[in-house]
Formats: sequence, structure tokens, C-alpha cells
Amino acid sequence: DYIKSKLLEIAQPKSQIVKKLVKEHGEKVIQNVTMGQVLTGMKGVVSLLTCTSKLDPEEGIRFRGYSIPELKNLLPKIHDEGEPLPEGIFYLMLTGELPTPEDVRYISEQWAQRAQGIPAHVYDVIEALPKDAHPMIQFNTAILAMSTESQFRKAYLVGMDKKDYWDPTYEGVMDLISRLPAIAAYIYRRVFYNGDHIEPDPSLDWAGNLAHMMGHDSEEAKRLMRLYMLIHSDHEGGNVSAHATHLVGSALSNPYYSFSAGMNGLAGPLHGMANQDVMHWLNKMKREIGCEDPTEEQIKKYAEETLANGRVIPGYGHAVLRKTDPRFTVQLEFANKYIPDAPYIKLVNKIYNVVPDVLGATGKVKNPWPNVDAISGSLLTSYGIKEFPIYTVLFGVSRALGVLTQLIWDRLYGLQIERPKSQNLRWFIDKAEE
Ligand code: FAM
Repeated sequence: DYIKSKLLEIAQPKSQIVKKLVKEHGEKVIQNVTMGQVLTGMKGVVSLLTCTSKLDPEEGIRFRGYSIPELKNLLPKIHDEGEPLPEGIFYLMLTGELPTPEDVRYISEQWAQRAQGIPAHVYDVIEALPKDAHPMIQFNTAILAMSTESQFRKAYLVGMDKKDYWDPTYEGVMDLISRLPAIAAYIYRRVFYNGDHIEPDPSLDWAGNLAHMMGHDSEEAKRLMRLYMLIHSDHEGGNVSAHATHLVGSALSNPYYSFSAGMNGLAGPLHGMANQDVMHWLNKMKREIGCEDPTEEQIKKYAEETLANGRVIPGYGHAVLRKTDPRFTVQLEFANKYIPDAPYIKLVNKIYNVVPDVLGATGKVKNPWPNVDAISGSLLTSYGIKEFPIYTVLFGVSRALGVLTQLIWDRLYGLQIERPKSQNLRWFIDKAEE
């Protein structure tokens, strides 16, 4: 596996950097943290080392320094006018270098081969769950069921030098990522198409095969899936799914346990479930207004009612971003390129014209602009993937690319178990009175 040897070549000189920083600059104060920050979810508190991506409040996400528009030009594609293959962003986040078409092709082959090894008991475990169990329950159960395959656990029990932890982590990550599309598609076909499963097409790439196995085989649907998998792959280290994966991994839990923890976080309405909530919100709005194509005035009124009822408008706002999410923009460009007249896309455009002002008018919403979820479900639905409960699973398949790559680097850097200090309320009150 030349990717693994390339990674080692790149990581070798860097593996001592963290230890050196701690040894030589461990006492350096890096930030003042306020009571408000700690008591409102640690927003802005620098407490993680993450190298896969970095989120600028104004510019949005950069993957190893590259923005989404730059990656659309720089990452290998199958057709020039198509979408970059997610194998390429995995390579970039893993190595810090842009991949060649050969690198991308190699990873596609590696993943296709490793995906063939899913143990039969994993499907038995999925089948043991009720058909109408939420797809995230089925997805996360399957992830844990696959952890019987974890090479990390076996290697750890035999006794492994700490500096080699990264190796079985890399193997587990490659296996796990390779198998997520087949698991996601199996659950999708089980729940929504009476278990009419579709075999993988060995000629397809990782994301193209996911669309194929789900039964959405058009070239445009495959392009949409490649774009979807690219833009949801990472969003810095502090979002709930990345942070949970990293934290659990710090205990040397294997990649399956760690990723499963991240997926439990992704299942939350304020994080990965929002893409479904957006579709519920859109459909409820159309039902209550009583028409498929409401006017901007009607949308404004409905948005104001949502707030008046103490509800959030899903798909808008963000803990870090203070601008329109570039992951929204790139999806809107895709929609306007291929399906500008799709009813949901026209609705998304109208909402985009109206909701930021409504949220801005509250004076309390720090980011009134759309995030990735404001359009993702409308795009998927317009391509026939209209079963909302699968959206968070698709988000999870993509997010594996970033959070599991970071897990390998956590082990390469030799990061320790995490143990932030907690204090009781008395302590905070005394602090306030100091
Ligand atoms: N609709 C209504 N109110 C909102 C809002 C929205 N879209 N976004 C923020 N607010 C409110 C927020 O609830 C808070 O109100 P209270 O003071 O009454 O509690 C106030 O504005 C200040 O919040 P904030 O500092 O601007 O946002 P947070 O950093 O606390 O929260 C989000 C960030 C994403 C949880 C929040 O914007 C939200 O709930 N958005 C809707 C759900 C959503 O779209 N989540 C998906 C986020 C996406 F990036 C992802 O992870 N997939």
C-alpha cells in the first residue's frame, strides 16, 4: 500500500513536533478563556489540534489550506465538467498533498477491494432491527457490529509500541471508510425499497457506487453524490461528530468505536439531523400556506411564525460561520447548473432571499446565513433520494473521510487521552464574585 508508506514518509519528521512544542513551550499561555465561552458550549476556545481542515468564520472551510472552489478545480475528476472524487479529498486530508489521478484511482481500488470483506453477521445485525428503526440506529449499529474486524484491538492486545499505533489505525480506517457506502445503501434499500438490494459496480468510484447501490444510477446523481461526499467530509475538529470521534479515540478506542461515538453526535437535531429537519420545515410550510410555490412574502411570514413559536429555522445559522456557508453556495451552483427549475430549488432560492433578514431582525442570531443543510435535502430529493431519514446517514458516510483521517494523525502525533478540568457551580459563582 504505497499510500501508507507515503504517509509514513511524510509523518516521520513531524511525529516529534507535538512533544517538542510541549517540552520547549509547554508553559506558554495561548488564550484567555471567559466564563461565557465555557458556559455556552466552549465556542472559540482553542482546545484541539486538528490538521485536516480549518474553518474561517468569514471564508468557510479550508481543507489543508484549500477552499471548496479551489478543490473543485484542483482535485481529479472522471470528466472535466464533473465533480472531484472524494478519494482525492481523503488523500489531501491524509497527506497534506494534492493527489494525482493515479493516487485517486489507487484509493478507489483499495476501497473497492476492502469493501468486499464485510462480515455476514453485520447484515444479520441490521436485519435484527425493526425495518422502521431510524436509519441512523441501523447505521451506527452496523458500525459497531463491524468492530469485530478491528485490527487495532488485536494488535494492542499482542502488545504494540506506542509509536506504531497509527498503523492498525490506518488499516481500520481504510476498512471502515471503504465499507460505509455498502452499509448505507443496504439500509436504504432495506427500509425504502423492500430489501431489493443492488450489488456494487466494480467499475465505479466510491461515491458513484453509493448512488448506484442506492438505485440512483444517472450520471448526474453520481456527480451529486461525489459533490455531497466531498463537502460534508470535514468541518474543523470542534464540531460534535469530529470532536466526539477524536475524544473517544484518545482513549485508544479503535476506529469503529470512535467513529460510532461521532455518529451518535451527528444524530442530534442541532448537528447532522438538521438536513432532515429542513425538509420537514419546507413541507410543513407548503402545507400550512396551502401551495407548492409560496411567495417570498408568505415565506417571510412563516419564518417569523417559526421564531415566534420559539423554534429554530433549520439550515440557517452556525456556531462559527458568519457568512453564507460555501458548502451551500457550491450546491446552489450545482442545482442552478443542472436543475434550475426544480420546485424545491426554486423554493430554496426564495427562502435564501427572505430568511437572513428575518433572522437578522432578531438581533440575537450571530449568523443569519444558510449553512450546508439549507439546500442539501432539496438537491437529494430533486434527484429521487426523497427519503429524508437517510440524509443523516449520507452525512455520516462523508464525515468519516475527515474525522477518521484525523484519528490517524492523532496517533501519529502521539496525542494523549483527553481530560479537561470540570468545576462545580460554586466555583463559577466564586469566580464571578472575585
Ligand atoms: N433559527 C432560529 N434561532 C437561531 C438560529 C436559527 N437558525 N440560529 C441561532 N439561533 C438563535 C439561537 O437559538 C440562540 O437563541 P437563544 O439565545 O434564544 O438561545 C441565538 O440565536 C444565538 O445563537 P447563535 O450563537 O447565533 O448560534 P449557536 O452557535 O448557539 O448555534 C446552531 C448554532 C447551528 C446550533 C444554530 O444556528 C441553529 O440551531 N441552527 C438551526 C439548526 C441547524 O441548521 N443546525 C445545523 C448546523 C450545521 F452546520 C451542521 O452542523 N450540519
